[in-house]
Amino acid sequence: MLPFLSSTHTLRNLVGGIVILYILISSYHLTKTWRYPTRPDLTFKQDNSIDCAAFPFPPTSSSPSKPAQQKPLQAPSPTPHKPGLCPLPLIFSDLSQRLGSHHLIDVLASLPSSVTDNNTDFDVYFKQKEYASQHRDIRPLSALPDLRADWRTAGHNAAWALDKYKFLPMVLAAWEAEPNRDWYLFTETDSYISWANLQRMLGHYDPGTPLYIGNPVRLHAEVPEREFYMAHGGSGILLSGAAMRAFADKFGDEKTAERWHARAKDMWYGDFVLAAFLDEELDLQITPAWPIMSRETPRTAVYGEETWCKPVVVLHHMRPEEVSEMWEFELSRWGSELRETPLLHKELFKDFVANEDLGARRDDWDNMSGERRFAVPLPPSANTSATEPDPVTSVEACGEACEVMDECLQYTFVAVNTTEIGTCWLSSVVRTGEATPVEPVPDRAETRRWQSGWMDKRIRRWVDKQSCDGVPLSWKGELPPQ
Ligand SMILES: *[C@@H]1O[C@H](CO)[C@@H](O)[C@H](O)[C@H]1NC(C)=O
Ligand SMILES: *[C@@H]1O[C@H](CO)[C@@H](O)[C@H](O)[C@H]1NC(C)=O
Ligand SMILES: *[C@@H]1O[C@H](CO)[C@@H](O)[C@H](O)[C@H]1NC(C)=O
Ligand SMILES: CC(=O)N[C@H]1CO[C@H](CO)[C@@H](O)[C@@H]1O
Repeated sequence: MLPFLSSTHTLRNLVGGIVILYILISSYHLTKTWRYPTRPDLTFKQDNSIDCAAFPFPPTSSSPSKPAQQKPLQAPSPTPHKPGLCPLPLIFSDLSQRLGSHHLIDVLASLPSSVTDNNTDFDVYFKQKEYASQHRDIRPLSALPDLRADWRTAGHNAAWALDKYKFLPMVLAAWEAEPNRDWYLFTETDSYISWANLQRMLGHYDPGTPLYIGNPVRLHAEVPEREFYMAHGGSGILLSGAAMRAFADKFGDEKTAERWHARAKDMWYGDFVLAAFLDEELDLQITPAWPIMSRETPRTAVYGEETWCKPVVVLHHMRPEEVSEMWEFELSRWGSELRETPLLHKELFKDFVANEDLGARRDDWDNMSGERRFAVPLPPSANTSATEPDPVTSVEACGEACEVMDECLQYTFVAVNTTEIGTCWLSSVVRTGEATPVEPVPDRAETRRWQSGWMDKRIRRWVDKQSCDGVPLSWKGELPPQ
């Protein structure tokens, strides 16, 4: 889990044959998100149950085992679900705690002392236990730095360092708590799941086959010798029942477990540890699900040819109010004829982006035009033509360069305040992006500033041209363009 992490919890929720595991992030994080639940659909009740009525999800049909296939856009109609009570989710954490009606299980408690003793990574873990036993507020511990941070983990807090030890025990614990389910979805508290689409997607995969499905992230630095991808934790990690069974057989072996616990110490992220284990021990590699499972919000999502007609199952980095917005949106869909059709990226665009005023340039804003995979090259004439200003000299010139390139839909200009020359990125996809304040450049008396602009007329023309009619609906994802 690349972006924020401290440590891991798993909140499990059973619906039909699917086990949903929320990888929640450390006790501190959790106590925060608890106050502003990122999942308004989980209506936690005093009687230890969840009201399933809140799910726009047809849990009555358990996932059929169908081979993957393409379907026409007229999607299979989901069985309308019966409102009822779902079992209490189970949460795996790094501290045994009670929060509301929830019991958080300390997933690190199963680690042998050979791993936790004399290991500074666990200082925060034991300190946290001590604080909790004294009924002290544990949140200040989130300020402790990762003592063994290197360039890869610089800036992480101490709780982050526990992440890598958690994933394997968590997967085993999930299997032991709830064996023989069809599917297990591991995700995080700031992830949003479209339950109806998840159900539809799983209908296209066979849980009897070992499957590891997710948003592939290539880790060049970890595995330089070949193309190796991990499923990004925040985008959701789906393991089939068959994969879980095979995992439990292997990791259930004490010697194998100890070997991996020891190795985890020098690895970075828990989701990478899991990917490496599946690859090495089970020869199980990722089934890519980008952009269906993604690490984006509706506003940072990529809108382009690659995604327009693709369904949405997981969104990530969602602030609580964004989850609420998404939730309202899905509820309103659920109340209309759209209920029968899968939620597609184009709908997110129409609901979350189209109403934005993308005509005006935004200062202190990063529209993510810099992502290389969607880059449009700068116009070739830029440095030779006497009439056209070089796009790297100003945000205006950068915008003009975008104007010149037919496929350019937006641009970002980034510059430090001490020089006239900046960087101009042109992009072939639309993303609203997010506010990015002027930032000081470390160790230099400089600040860096982001400015973004959109070709609004061109975007509108592009949108008008798009149609998903007749486009076969595919629940198969892909490797994201690199
Ligand atoms: C603890 O680890 C350090 C460094 O890895 C090592 O030098 C020391 O001998 C270890 N102490 C014990 C009691 O294992
Ligand atoms: C134009 O020149 C600038 C600086 O001289 C350089 O950084 C940039 O890459 C050039 N652009 C093109 C399109 O050649
Ligand atoms: C750039 O910004 C930094 C930090 O605010 C400031 O110290 C510096 O004087 C500025 N430089 C110029 C040339 O404006
Ligand atoms: C989060 C993200 O994608 N940030 C990118 C935004 O775009 C700039 C350039 O516009 C890149 O440098 C960032 O990595």
